[in-house]
Amino acid sequence: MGSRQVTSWQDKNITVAGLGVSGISAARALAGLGAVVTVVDNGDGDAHRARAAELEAQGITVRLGRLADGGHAGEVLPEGTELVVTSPGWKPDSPLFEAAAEAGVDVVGDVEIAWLLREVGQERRAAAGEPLRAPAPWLAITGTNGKTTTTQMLASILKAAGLRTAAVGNIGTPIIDVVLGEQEYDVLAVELSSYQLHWAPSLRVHSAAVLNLAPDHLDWHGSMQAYAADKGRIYEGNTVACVYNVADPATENLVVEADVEEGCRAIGFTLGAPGPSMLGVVDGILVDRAFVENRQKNAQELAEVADVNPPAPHNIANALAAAALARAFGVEPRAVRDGLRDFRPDAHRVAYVDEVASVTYIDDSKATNTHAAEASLAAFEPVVWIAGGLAKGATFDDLVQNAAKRLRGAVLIGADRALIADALARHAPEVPVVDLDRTDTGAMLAAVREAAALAEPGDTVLLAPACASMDMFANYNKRGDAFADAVRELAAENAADTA
Ligand code: UMA
Repeated sequence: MGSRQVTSWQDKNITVAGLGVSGISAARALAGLGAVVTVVDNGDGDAHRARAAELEAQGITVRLGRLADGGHAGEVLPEGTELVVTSPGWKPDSPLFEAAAEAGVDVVGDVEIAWLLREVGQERRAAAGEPLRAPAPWLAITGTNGKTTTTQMLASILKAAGLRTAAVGNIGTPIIDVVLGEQEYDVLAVELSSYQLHWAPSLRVHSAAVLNLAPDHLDWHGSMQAYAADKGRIYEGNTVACVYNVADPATENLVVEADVEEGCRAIGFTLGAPGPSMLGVVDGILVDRAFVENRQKNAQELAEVADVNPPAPHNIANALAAAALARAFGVEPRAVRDGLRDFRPDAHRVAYVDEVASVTYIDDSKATNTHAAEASLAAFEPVVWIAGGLAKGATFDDLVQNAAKRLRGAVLIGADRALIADALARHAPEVPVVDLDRTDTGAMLAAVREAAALAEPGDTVLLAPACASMDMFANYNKRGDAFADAVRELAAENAADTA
């Protein structure tokens, strides 16, 4: 990949694909390094225009929306482009990349750029008075489910060990901003999506974990094999540990296939008793049989299952993966325990509430807009969706179209629920919808009962309203609390029924 040889960004003609979180970060950083940057994006709404105006004020060219000839800005490679830096969401078969391939121009993602800019970040901070050091190592996490929680747990453990760290990447903080920012870090906890890994050919991290592998994003990757191969890229060139899920042999296969540095170890995590070179659970204790002297015989106690919040099986697996990465970095057992104890899942942000009759209840009351709701709906399948409230002028067509195939059913509440009902009727006519025409304090309990009736064992009921809460609640916290209360009431009813 030619970009690896980039020695100077000065005057380099770079096209950034996407005016979202990562595109804005990449465009600003590269322009700041003297590159001539053009951002292209197929969108052309008010938000896009406002962002474009900000970048244009910094000397960056922005091309939005539909072009005079009927095509879209995001499909046409600007004249003279020497490198394309893409946002993760762009599919590999996008017309822009076909044009780049024809012109012999490399395409990479923002994570690749962050990786290439690590030394620049060190030099900048050294110029500002920090001692010049080697760049902070990256501990990287991917997987179909649990990435964000595991990354947050890892950051919590690293902090408990007294290390300067941050949870970055797909989690929402663009990694270029962190690499080039003022703050010096000792180590980074990096959440990486399969999209980001696809576009990051030179990435070689300290240690990495693939939590699990289930069919996801297949429209983007084209096939399960291509998806797995992109996930597996996270292990390429690891120097210390490749962490895999013993219960998910596909993750171990990716380790076997990876080309790693001499001495790099494969470390398994399991909810059962661990073998040598694994972390696992024995009698309610999280134990390490990987990073201990004489691992054939010895095991090191790290924490109790009760230290994991919440102590649900999938989350204990997340905790073990986070612990494995921290231990690979040399963190003491005590910091693993303290970090797990300190970790609090974000309140009302994809927060696990309970499991009732084999259905999992998740509170994402903080999803007050369609974008946030779309992100959380993408994490569950099949899902019964509780939505509605104040739409704030939003439209729901894109959201419903993208979520349609995951929906078991929908329960609609609040003032603007008809807007969502219309979108469901248009794009997901086969999905059963319950329209709750009430806004009293008991409405949330009614919504949860309706959702429970639609759900089947193994499903998730997700409160991700895509709307503001103020038509029914004081704020989204109160809405989330009402949901959690309703789930508790349902659990009590269920327990009484089965007693
Ligand atoms: N766009 C086009 N043409 C396309 C596709 C998109 O013009 O073919 C434009 C859109 O109009 C929009 C922009 O590109 O303006 C959006 O780019 P993007 O979808 O890559 O999103 P970003 O805002 O840059 O956010 C990305 C990640 N989004 C995706 O991977 C879809 C964010 O992960 C991440 O937090 C952020 O970078 C910072 O690193 C979100 C996500 O949903 C949370 N990730 C998926 C997941 O976790 O399952 C992978």
